[in-house]
Amino acid sequence: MKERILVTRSSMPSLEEYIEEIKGLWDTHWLTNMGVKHKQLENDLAEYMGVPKENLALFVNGHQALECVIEALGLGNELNEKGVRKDEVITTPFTFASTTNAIVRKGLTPVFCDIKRDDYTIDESKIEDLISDRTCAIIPVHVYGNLCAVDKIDSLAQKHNLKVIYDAAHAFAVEKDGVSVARYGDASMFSFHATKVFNTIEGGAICLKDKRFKSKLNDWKNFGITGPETVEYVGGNAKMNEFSAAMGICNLRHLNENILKRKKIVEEYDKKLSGVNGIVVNRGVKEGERGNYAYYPVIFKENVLGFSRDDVFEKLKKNGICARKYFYPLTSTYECYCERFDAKKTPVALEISKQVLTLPLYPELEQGIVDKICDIILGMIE
Ligand code: T4K
Repeated sequence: MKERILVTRSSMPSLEEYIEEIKGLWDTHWLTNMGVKHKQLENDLAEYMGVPKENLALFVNGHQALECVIEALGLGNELNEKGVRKDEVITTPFTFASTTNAIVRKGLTPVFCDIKRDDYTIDESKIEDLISDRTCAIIPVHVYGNLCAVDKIDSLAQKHNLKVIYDAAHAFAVEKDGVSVARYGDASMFSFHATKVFNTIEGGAICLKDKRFKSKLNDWKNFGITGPETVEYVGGNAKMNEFSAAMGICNLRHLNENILKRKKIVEEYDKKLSGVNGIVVNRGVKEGERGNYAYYPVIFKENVLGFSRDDVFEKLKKNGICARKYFYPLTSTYECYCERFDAKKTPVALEISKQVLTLPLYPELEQGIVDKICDIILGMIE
């Protein structure tokens, strides 16, 4: 059977490099609970991102990291002047299940803001209208690695005394004016899942503006234990293990090279698909930004092309190419939310979710496959 091409493929170091990295674990038998590899990866990442290591904490995955930072920053703990709990979080439904589920699992109420057509991130011009006396925070998403309007969002949050946690699951290594994306908001969450630009198999991190929260975050991820005989918070277990940290240490050595390979593939896709009537490619990296080329989302406009995103998805599938509908459906329409939210209130997100298809993208993707994917798509146009 011919090999199927999947939307992504985990980056891995050579087996020899990984074995070298984990060998010492057979001497120490120390496998988790913030061991030496954990410490080293934290240092390596802080250096790579240009943030103090006191502001960075590792996690078992991005989702748990998001839940922990929501707890550590105390979202939902304050009452407003009427004595009502401030439990509303402004966010977008054009994201992976994790963002919305984390908000709801922490007992908060998502208030969905629409996205922008040009980069699919939260529409900052619509945030202020959604702020109420119950709003406690904004959780925007740097979707596909496209940077949100961070300056505007951060100043809006300051004006209204709100916390900002960026879901930066897609945005590791992204920079604006030479500064890591992690420097914005009160905190940013990064995912190091196997499918991400940089992976630790499963893993994640939080970067904090205020380093005083780091020890709190570390307590939250370790059952709320603060001393040998003290448990101060009802925390869970969200610690990264040593094998994951070792994978991260190795993968980080190859990250810049892999981002360059991704960039080349994106340029190849752009060459073939941009400028085609009815097809819209990702907006690309803006001036002053360093991109990570995490995903390659393409919009297919049925009214212009005469065929839909779903037609392209099926056609590619028949040819052994597994593109993905990231992100369809909108999280606000999930069955588990029992029609609690009205997707019509975010019309751009609703439209984009029905038109978007994320094409295969990973460092080893061959030029011939990119050509084949584009030829299949362009061949559908009469
Ligand atoms: N916020 C946002 C905006 C996110 O996108 C995510 C995760 C999170 C928060 C939460 O972060 P984590 O808790 O996951 O750290 C995948 C990933 O599982 C998920 O991490 C990611 N977003 C989401 C966008 O994509 P699925 O359900 O599409 O995964 P799956 O298993 O279908 O894999 C997709 C493709 O990746 C496969 O076709 C092949 C490739 N793959 C997959 C795995 C598991 C590999 O090459 N190696 C692998 O080990 O969710």
